[in-house]
Amino acid sequence: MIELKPIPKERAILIALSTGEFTKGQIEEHLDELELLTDTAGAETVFKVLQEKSKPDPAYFIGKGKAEEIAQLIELNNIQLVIFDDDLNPTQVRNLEKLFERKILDRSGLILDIFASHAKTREAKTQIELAQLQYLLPRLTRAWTHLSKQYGGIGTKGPGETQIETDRRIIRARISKLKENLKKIESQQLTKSSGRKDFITATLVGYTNAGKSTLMNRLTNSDLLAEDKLFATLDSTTRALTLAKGKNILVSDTVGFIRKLPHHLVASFKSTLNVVKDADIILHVIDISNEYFEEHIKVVDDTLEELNSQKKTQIKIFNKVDNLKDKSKIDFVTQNFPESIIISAERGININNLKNILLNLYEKYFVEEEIFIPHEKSKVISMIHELSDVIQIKYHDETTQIKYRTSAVNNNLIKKILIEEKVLEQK
Ligand SMILES: Nc1nc2c(ncn2[C@@H]2O[C@H](COP(=O)(O)OP(=O)(O)OP(=O)(O)O)[C@@H](O)[C@H]2O)c(=O)[nH]1
Ligand SMILES: [Mg+2]
Repeated sequence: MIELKPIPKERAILIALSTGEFTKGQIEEHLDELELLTDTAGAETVFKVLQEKSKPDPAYFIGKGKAEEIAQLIELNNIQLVIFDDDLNPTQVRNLEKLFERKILDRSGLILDIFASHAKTREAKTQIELAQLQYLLPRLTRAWTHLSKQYGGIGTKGPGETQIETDRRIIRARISKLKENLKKIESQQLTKSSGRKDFITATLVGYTNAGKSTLMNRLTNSDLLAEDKLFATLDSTTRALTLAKGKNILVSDTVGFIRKLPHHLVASFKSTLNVVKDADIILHVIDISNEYFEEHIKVVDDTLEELNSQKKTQIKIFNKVDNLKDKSKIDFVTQNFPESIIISAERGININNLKNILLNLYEKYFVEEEIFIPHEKSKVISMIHELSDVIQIKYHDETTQIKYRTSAVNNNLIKKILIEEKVLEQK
């Protein structure tokens, strides 16, 4: 019998720089979040360091003196991994690596690493490999590849060592190939989703771990993976939700956002994030029990802006109310966020009210009309079929009576054509 020993976790030190842009409390929260990311990536946080400095040191980021202090701490405490909350430039990485003789990661690198180990579908794997290679390209120094070979573990998953060793030319070729593959995947999805134009679509967005998948499961009786981990979801899933008899919308769950989401990642997750761009309604899920939920809202709104989706109808869904200790937050939210609802996806609190809000939106989007069309104008009937769901047709001596349901936009189009065809009179 072989006894399986657990692989010891890599020990990490986390470092953040405070330049006055954020309060100390906020930076501590950023460090806590970085610790959660580190944990999700499978390493153990041993120290968290907050260094105050008016601006980053160009050579050592935190300054040479502080860096030397940390080098000692690393040596004395058997630390293998140094993680910075901000992105470092290649020079800083090179200098710090020389000093620490340890693997150095920044927040982007860590997030990319988590994405790489969570990616399951071909699409997600292609997207993440693309983002990793783009991240790696400017950082491809001799020291980096040397160290990654030497230490392995976190920060070296994904593209694999052989590719890291290869030169930029090969990486660039691989990047083009991945982009091509993504285009193919995207065009396949376009054909898949083209049948959905008759439905209203609502997409769950939110900070990672806010409870999007839990809410999706609650609303649509699904069984998607929901866990207390950052970036549990990396793909988009769409399910139908019946709001009332014959009134269905499509709900999509997708990847969560986080502050300083690497730009390459947003760009290469374009096809996954199309569910956000294509949505009629944005369901913005917020963890009300997180002390810093307002900062999370801002990050999500900024990311929505990057996706050109900030102007869509948005409902803010404040989740995890069951976990809320400071009950005064409830008043704060009701007063400051008028288009919002407070729920618990896990306990099922207030879910029916959420469904009613969605039903109201549905009614706003979808209208039912009944019109009479003279037989000589029969060609407009096929146009109505194209632009709506015909619910009922009755034939009379001189007219055809049609009852249809369609979106407000399509209804305007139908009305316009009916006026042009003189079936209706201009008002
Ligand atoms: N107490 C409480 N916990 C919740 C609630 N909703 C979700 N959770 C928990 O929060 C954690 C994250 O939930 P998920 O649904 O995976 O969150 P997500 O937004 O999909 O996260 P990612 O996909 O990782 O971005 C899980 O451990 C859930 O059990 C809630 O209403 N109350
Ligand atoms: Mg999820």
